[in-house]
Amino acid sequence: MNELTVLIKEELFRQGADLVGIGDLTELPGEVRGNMPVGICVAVKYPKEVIERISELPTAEYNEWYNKLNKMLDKMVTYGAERLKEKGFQAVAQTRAQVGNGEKDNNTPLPHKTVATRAGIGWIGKSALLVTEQYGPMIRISSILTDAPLETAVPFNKSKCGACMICTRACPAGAISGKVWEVGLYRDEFFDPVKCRKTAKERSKKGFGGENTICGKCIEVCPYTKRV
Ligand code: B12
Ligand code: SF4
Ligand code: SF4
Repeated sequence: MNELTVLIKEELFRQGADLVGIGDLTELPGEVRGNMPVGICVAVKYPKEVIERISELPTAEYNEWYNKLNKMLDKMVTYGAERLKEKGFQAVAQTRAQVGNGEKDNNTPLPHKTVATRAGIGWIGKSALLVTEQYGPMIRISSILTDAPLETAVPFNKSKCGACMICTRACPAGAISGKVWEVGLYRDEFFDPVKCRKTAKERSKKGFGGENTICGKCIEVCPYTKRV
């Protein structure tokens, strides 16, 4: 690994990242990646017990961690991008302010999950979530786009869900079709974001009086979460 790759990874772990991966983005159209060739994905995990306690409904505690991890990620990617800029490279932190939350059409120009599979962090599960070997889908993620000459990982192009259908059966919205993801399969061909958004909103209200779209049942039931 070259010196800059080691340095940036170390800096991000020091900022609290639980996983860091670097991916080659050049197979994607230049306009979605700001013409940057490289994407860095960072992940932070939820405490296991917080996820165990959302098996009935999402909790206020889960919502607090959701906000806490979001803030942590925004800070982390901003910091990482600043370090790269100091070294003379271009870097864009994909903070929530920068990319939005897909409120209008459930889409952002370059989703963090796309950067994550390119960075070898994990695959897209039947749930449409990013699933990792280390923490399952029990993580929140963010990303940095850059032109720095960093060493990139082997991407995930296929799912490791196999015959498992647990999230398909557990989703209270019926949003998960059960079709297996591979690179190139568009989200809406196996997952219904409209059904998920509607049900997650209802469950937030019921669980802790929230107005947001928090549910997470698909995180809680995944065997890759359970085995952590
Ligand atoms: C809009 C949005 C939603 C929408 C739509 C969900 C969706 N899956 O798209 C709604 C409101 C329904 C939603 C719900 C939830 N969300 Co949400 N959401 C987002 C947001 C803001 C944008 C996602 C987006 O642009 N989607 C567009 C579609 C096309 O892309 P995608 O679903 O992200 O994934 C596709 C691509 O990545 C593609 N892909 C992967 N690799 C490659 C490689 C190549 C070359 C190509 C071309 C494509 C490609 O394959 C995927 C499937 O098609 C992201 C944050 C972000 N900025 O990325 C969070 C995010 C996806 N949400 C997250 C979470 C956790 C949730 C909820 C559990 C809510 C909660 N916290 O309780 C549910 C779970 C829903 C589910 N099962 O997916 C996490 C997921 C973490 C993880 N482990 O994957 C994210 C990443 C937020 C974060 N910062 O961590 N969400
Ligand atoms: S967040 Fe809830 S409603 Fe949405 S896909 Fe997961 S289990 Fe289904
Ligand atoms: S519950 Fe099973 S099918 Fe769903 S994402 Fe996890 S491993 Fe894949």
